[in-house]
Amino acid sequence: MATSSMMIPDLGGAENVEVIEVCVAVGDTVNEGDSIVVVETDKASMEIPASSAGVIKSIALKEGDTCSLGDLMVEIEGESESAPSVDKKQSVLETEVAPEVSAPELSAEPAVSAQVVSEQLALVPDLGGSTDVEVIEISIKVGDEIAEGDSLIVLETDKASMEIPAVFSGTVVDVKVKEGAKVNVGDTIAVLTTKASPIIAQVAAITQPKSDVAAAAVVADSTAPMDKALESESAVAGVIASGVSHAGPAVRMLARELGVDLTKVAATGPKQRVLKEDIQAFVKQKLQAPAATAAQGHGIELPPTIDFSQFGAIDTIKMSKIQRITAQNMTRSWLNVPHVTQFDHADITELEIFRKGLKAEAEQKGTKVTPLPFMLKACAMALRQFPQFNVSLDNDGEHIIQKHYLNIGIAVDTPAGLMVPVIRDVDKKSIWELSEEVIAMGAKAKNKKLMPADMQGGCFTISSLGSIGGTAFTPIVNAPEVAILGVSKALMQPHWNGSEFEPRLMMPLSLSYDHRAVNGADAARFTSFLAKVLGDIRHLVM
Ligand code: CAO
Repeated sequence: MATSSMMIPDLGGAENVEVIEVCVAVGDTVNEGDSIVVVETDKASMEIPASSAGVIKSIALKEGDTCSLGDLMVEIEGESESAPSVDKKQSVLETEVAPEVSAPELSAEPAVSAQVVSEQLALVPDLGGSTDVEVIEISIKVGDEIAEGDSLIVLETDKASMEIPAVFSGTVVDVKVKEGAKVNVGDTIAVLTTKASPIIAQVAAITQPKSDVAAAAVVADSTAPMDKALESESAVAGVIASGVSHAGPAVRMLARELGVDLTKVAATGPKQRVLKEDIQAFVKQKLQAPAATAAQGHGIELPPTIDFSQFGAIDTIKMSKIQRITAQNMTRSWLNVPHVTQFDHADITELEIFRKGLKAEAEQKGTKVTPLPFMLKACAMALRQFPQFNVSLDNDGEHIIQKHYLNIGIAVDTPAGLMVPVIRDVDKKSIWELSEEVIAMGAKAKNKKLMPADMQGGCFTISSLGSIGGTAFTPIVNAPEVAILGVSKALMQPHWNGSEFEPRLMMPLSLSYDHRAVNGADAARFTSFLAKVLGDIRHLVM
């Protein structure tokens, strides 16, 4: 067993290069090719692999150090006969090329020291989340000399057309897109030849096993937002570092093992390098995501997060707990329940005459009677008549739970958010009792005095916007209930009585129902029944 020194190899002429990652610890067993350190110049980051297998005995560099050709990297005890020497070019630089690019072949020739021509790909940048965007114009052709900032192509989304500028200069040798084609972030627009600096040439020479991989290894930073005008140097850095993101091979290996797309990982390392911790955080967030997305909507992608302040002044206001719960409940209902809404009108002309006639008596009793208690009573009757509306679907997908009680919730809009207190045993209560209870529950809701029990046990819900206005709306079923009645403002309308038009007070009804539990014909029967009962409230005593 011999102990040998492993040195920093030729870094393409670069000196005082920063060590950004030490990939080994004393005592580690490494194989030939395993990364020892990662260094980064202002143009590239590179791994310096072990030139032979062995056990690390000491490490001469730490993160943040600078190093140059010939500096001691590590001492390693292994089977190699002699210490690798820089002059023998036994160390191999491996740049952070895309994982698909195979291990480089050793070039026996010294690194290229003059400027050389290399091919680079001009890629479609981040399109602000748009996908399959149409190319409406090609602004370049083979042979064109283009400068950084020149327009390559013009794209058009359904919202805007945009020019895609070159982020580096060069000569067009191939145009990869056609007018009318649909492109996405990362797609190749064109292949350009550019004059690369020595270090690029060095890296390219070492890392390109085949000439046709050259372009793949030398790709522009596809993650650059389109509005980010990269300076040529940083564009080149992107070119060298990776086709997709900055990360060391160990990190890339971890990403590959976990099936993580590095371009999706937020980098927190120096110079926006993706660290192992970033991948771990990404995976953790993804593992936690199902719970969140379930609440958000069965894994359906959320709308894009937009910085609205770029369009004008904004405030970000914390939602109340009730608003958050309501949002979750609404989303859950909307996504779980196949909704249909049945519209109808009830002629409440006579009901209103009767109701107004109760005014004096109501005042005497210290209460007030609105159309709502009549609606409650009529709905209880309709639920009795059509029991398929007084059910909940078992989550096992195989059973329906039939309810034999008649509790009805009333939606109450309060400053804190929407609440639905439940009026129990509506069928057993008088209009007077219901009036008092509606007023009491409405007040409790507005004064934040409702107890959880006040909001439980509903069979059906009424959402009345009658005191406000509107002609109809489509309420969302308050699942696990299977139907909800929306009531809009009653208006005097001409009604054909068979021989002439007469003015009648017509109240719009909007019945949303869960089409798994209720069919359309029953919904039409339900609203017709309601219209009949409200049209002649003598039915309420039948
Ligand atoms: N058509 C025409 N007028 C109607 C009506 C209708 N469909 N429904 C109610 N009105 C009238 C009432 O008769 C009353 O007028 P009068 O005082 O002249 O009789 C007026 O509108 C106000 O009624 P109200 O809102 O005080 O009483 P309500 O029984 O209709 O509603 C409750 C009770 C608790 C819902 C109510 O206190 C409330 O908060 N209303 C606001 C609306 C609301 O929040 N709706 C829930 C929507 S959230 O989905």
